[in-house]
Amino acid sequence: MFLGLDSSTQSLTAVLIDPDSGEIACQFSVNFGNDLPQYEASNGFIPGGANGEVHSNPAMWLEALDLLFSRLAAATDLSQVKMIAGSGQQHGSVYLDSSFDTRLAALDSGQNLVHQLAPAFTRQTSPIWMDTSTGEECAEITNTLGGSAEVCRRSGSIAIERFTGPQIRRFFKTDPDAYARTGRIHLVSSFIASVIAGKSVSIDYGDGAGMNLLNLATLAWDRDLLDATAPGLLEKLPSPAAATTVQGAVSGYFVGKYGLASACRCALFTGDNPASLVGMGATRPGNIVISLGTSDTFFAAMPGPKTDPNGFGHVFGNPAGGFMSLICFRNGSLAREALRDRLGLDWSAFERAALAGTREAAGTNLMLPFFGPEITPRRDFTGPVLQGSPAFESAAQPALQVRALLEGQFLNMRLHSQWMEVKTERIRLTGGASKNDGIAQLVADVFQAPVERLEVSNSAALGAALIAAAAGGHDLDALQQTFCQSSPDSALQPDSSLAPAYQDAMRRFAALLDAV
Ligand code: XUL
Repeated sequence: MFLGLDSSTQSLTAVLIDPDSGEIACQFSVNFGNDLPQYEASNGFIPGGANGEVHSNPAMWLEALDLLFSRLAAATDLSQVKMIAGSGQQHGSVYLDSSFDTRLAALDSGQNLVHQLAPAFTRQTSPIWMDTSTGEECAEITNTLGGSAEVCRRSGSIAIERFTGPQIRRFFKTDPDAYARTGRIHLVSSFIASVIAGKSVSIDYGDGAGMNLLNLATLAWDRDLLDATAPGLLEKLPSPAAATTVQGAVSGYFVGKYGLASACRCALFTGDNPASLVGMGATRPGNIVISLGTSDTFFAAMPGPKTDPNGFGHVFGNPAGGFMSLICFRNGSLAREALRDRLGLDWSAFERAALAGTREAAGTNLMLPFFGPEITPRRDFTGPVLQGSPAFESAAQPALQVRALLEGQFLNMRLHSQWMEVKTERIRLTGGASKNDGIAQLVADVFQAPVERLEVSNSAALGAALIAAAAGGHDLDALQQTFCQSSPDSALQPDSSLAPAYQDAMRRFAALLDAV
């Protein structure tokens, strides 16, 4: 058995797999808001942060880990687990003093994790990926390096507010004493991995690339980026390494308390997006994953560390080797729901409208589908921009607006992923809106590629379990074929007669974006 854990914004999830039978043996989740209400973080973060700050309590993550293992141990025999791997929400950071390693080495199964480890925190709260408070620090790092293009060339992304380097710099500037007392800075992923392994472990290339600190060409911490971020940072960071690196045996704490075997070993933990790439069976270039959620994300494997010259896309390590891109679009379901409400449609009408009766209008009317500020492209839109027939612009035919909104979202994705220069052979679609056949068909038509939908619900935790099995000697391609099958009858082929219309629409969409 191989165990994958995912520590996300709102929950901690475990997926246990048996590669020999090809089955998921069990899955459990701890929801921070429901299961640990004493932390008063109903959505997993501390509400009401000032100046764009969004923090979580790392003690809550420790308590969740004990709770999850107690649920797992009650339901299954954990002595069967050979290897554990995991993933975490990306970019979030945990600050610890020099007692962290000795505390880990001396963990007592008779007590809980929070009680024994929380005294090591030098910062009581952890900034997470939703934090936007570091605009000033991003500008400082960028200026020191000589511009955004240089930061992007080295680290795979321009300096980004939520990324860990700018967050570390802000901590250093606002609380230099606590920064000086910090002996170790971990990502959420490497923090949880360290607790499991009973010692401070490495940061993997997948999650490490989300820090604005890792040099993608050398896969080592970049001296100039470190110096631009905060003094003495190199000594505080764990070394970077590949996700499948085995770090050693599981901590005796978990053996004594939850019945894991002392021979159970730990691989590294990675970011939730790199783990999802694995869990969606998309680690080979040519596959892309589009996740339709509150925000939409687009991620895909890439053979080399090619970077986005416009700085919208990010490049992370691919746990299977090589690299991956990640592009986030803020106006995902946010925009789909805003238009649905504006037109007074219900969901089934939304789907029908997108499909029925408007096919002849494919690619004709254009909508820049931004109902609020967007990050790809990075612009302060206050509402959508429409260009097309009078019946479209006046909403006399609401279905035309629905079609144009969805087409606009997928044209925007296609346009802003061209820098990767990887031919799209297959799209794996996930997230709430992916179940909608009308929306899924539009993705196939706009990208002119087949679309598949997977039955996987916890793609990051499943990906982590597959990474654990790969670190334990199983073949990752074979594992993905077994565990990442598309749902029967969910595959959709593109309508090739629409290819010229969408090629032309993308050109006009780009021109409209430039013009407004
Ligand atoms: C990626 C990002 C989010 C988090 C969510 O850059 O910020 O997708 O990883 O957990």
